[in-house]
Order: sequence, then C-alpha cells, then structure tokens
Amino acid sequence: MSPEIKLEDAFQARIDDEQKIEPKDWMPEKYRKTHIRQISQHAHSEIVGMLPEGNWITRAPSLKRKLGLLAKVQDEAGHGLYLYSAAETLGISRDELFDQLHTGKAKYSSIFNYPTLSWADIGAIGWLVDGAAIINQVMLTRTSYGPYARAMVRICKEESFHQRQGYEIMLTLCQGMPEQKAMAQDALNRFWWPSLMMFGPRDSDSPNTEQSVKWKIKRKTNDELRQQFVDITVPQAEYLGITIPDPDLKWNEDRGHYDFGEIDWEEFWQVVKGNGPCNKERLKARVDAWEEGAWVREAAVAYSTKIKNNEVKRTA
Ligand code: FAQ
Repeated sequence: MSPEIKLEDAFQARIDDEQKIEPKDWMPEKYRKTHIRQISQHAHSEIVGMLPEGNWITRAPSLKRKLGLLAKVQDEAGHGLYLYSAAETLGISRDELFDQLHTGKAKYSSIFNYPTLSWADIGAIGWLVDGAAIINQVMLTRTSYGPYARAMVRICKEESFHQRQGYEIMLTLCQGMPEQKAMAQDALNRFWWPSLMMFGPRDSDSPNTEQSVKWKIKRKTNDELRQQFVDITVPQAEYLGITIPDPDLKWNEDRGHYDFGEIDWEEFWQVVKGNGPCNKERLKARVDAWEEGAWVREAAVAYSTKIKNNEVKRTA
C-alpha cells in the first residue's frame, strides 16, 4: 500500500471517529480544495449579501428598523471576515480570495443576485434567506474542519437574530393595512423560489455532495436541507396569513413532509453562471469598493512599516 493511501485511510478513520481536522493536520489535497471552495464561496456570499439590504439602510421606515438593519448588515461583514480567516488557514491568501471574487471566478450564493424592490423584501430576506442559511449552517457547526465548524457556532447565533428581525417585519406588515400585507405577499412571491435554490442543485445533479458527505463536510444533502426548510417555513407563512406561490405545495401524510413543485433549474444555472438580474451590478459594487478603498490599505501598510522601523510610536 502506498504511503499516500495509508494517509488517506488514516484520515478517513479520523473523520469516521468524529475527530476535527485542524489546519496543521495532514489532509488530502481534494479535502483542502473543497474547503477553500466552499468556505470562500460562503465568505463572498456574506459580503455580497450586504448589498441588497444595504440598499435599504437609508430608507428604513423608522429609527428602530434602521438600527436593526444596520446591526444585521454589520454582522454579515463580520461573518465574511471570520470565514475569510478560516479559508486562510488552508493556505490561500486573502488577496487571492478577493481576486477570485473580483474577476468573477468565484461563486457566491445565487440569492444575492435578485433585487430588493420594497421594504417588505428586507423582511422576506431575514425570514427566508437567513432562515435557509441557518438550516444549512446549523449542519455546518458539526462540519469536520475545526476552524469552519467553530466560526459557524457564532454565525448561527447571529443568523437566528437576523431571521427573527425579518419575520417580525413580515408580521408587522401582515397585521397592518391591506397595502402592507400586499407588499409582504409580493416579497414572498419573489423570494420563495430563489430561497429554495440557495440549497444548491438536486442531489442527482450535485457533483460535490457524495464526497463532501463522506468527509462530513456536509452532514445532510441539498435535497434533505431544502425539504427541512419547506417543512419549517410553510406553517410560518400560514401564521402570517400569506400564500406560498406554489400550487403543488401540499402536506404528504405518508412521507410526513410537504410535497412541493419543481424549481426552475434553468433560472438557477443562469444566475449561477452570472446572468441573473443583478449579477453585474453586484460584482461592480464590490470591485468599486475595492478600488476606492486602495488608499486605506496603502495608508495602513505605510503606517505599519513606520512602526516596524520605529519611525512612529504605536497609538492605542
Ligand atoms: N448559488 O455540488 P454542489 C447567507 C454551486 S450565506 C451559487 O451541490 P456544494 C447569509 C456550487 O458551489 C449563503 N452557486 O455544491 C446571509 C458548485 O460549484 P462548483 C451561502 C451554487 O458546494 C443571509 C456547483 O454549484 N451559504 O445567506 C449554489 O456541495 C442574508 C454544484 O453544486 C453557503 O455558502 C447557489 N445557491 O453544495 C448573508 C453555505 N448552490 O463545484 C446576507 C456553505 C450550488 O462548480 C444576507 N455552502 N452552487 O465550483 C454550502 O453548504 C454548499 O456549498 C452548498 C452547495 C449547499 C451551497
């Protein structure tokens, strides 16, 4: 048996034994690459995910709503930073990660390529998008790579606050005037299907799931998590008194789950490939922010060089 195969067997045995893999441990190259791909896609999603909501900070309907939204968007920046740090432990630099995003090589979640047209969209994003994110991320608190799993614990706590603030916005609108309830219904109509797409392609079309489940990167498959999301969310929509835009949605007594209609996979792949309603706008916003922030990075480097050369004293 070659030394490489022995190492791989020992690695799989550690995974099967529920041990966490840490940055300095030996790992198969594909395990490292899969994690860099997934964690960086996740980090980019948090950062790009600030844009649709950021659009509403100046237009939030009250001071309380503005504070809540500001805090949420800041949390997302923090999540991006923990995740970039976790990816860096796998031997890739932050500059490389940003370069992949800015040149369009890296993926980020399809959901953030849809526009936020009304205040109700902010409620729908918190309720549905953060709701979907939590279902996926609670699973990731038990992922096999230590730094990713630990980052997820804090992220999940914050995401659950995000989900509640979104649901509470929806509840307020649904208990308000008919026009407000109609706004909530319209937001649900537009965000329902893209939220289901967040879980990724069907298991039968998912090239990464089988290996990722074996390595316990993923503990559940895309379809299992999507079903869990539908089952949790339908009663929440019923409580709000609004209708999920799916004529095929119905409780299946035998399965003990809701059946639901077919996702428009053509739309999903178009958005993933860069042809969604806001892909170009989102990427441009990130590239502009990077270029406009160049002077801050240069000033920080110049200052740290001066400190190293004892030309200035560090200030608190
Ligand atoms: N969008 O073989 P699979 C959030 C790609 S965070 C775009 O099934 P995998 C917080 C996939 O990368 C939301 N691309 O892949 C927040 C793969 O690409 P490849 C982000 C997608 O990795 C809330 C290819 O398709 N969460 O929302 C999508 O095993 C509110 C084949 O797919 C995470 O990133 C998609 N929806 O499973 C922030 C969680 N789905 O191989 C602001 C971590 C799939 O061609 C506001 N990620 N692809 O390079 C994961 O759990 C997994 O990566 C999945 C996909 C489940 C997303």
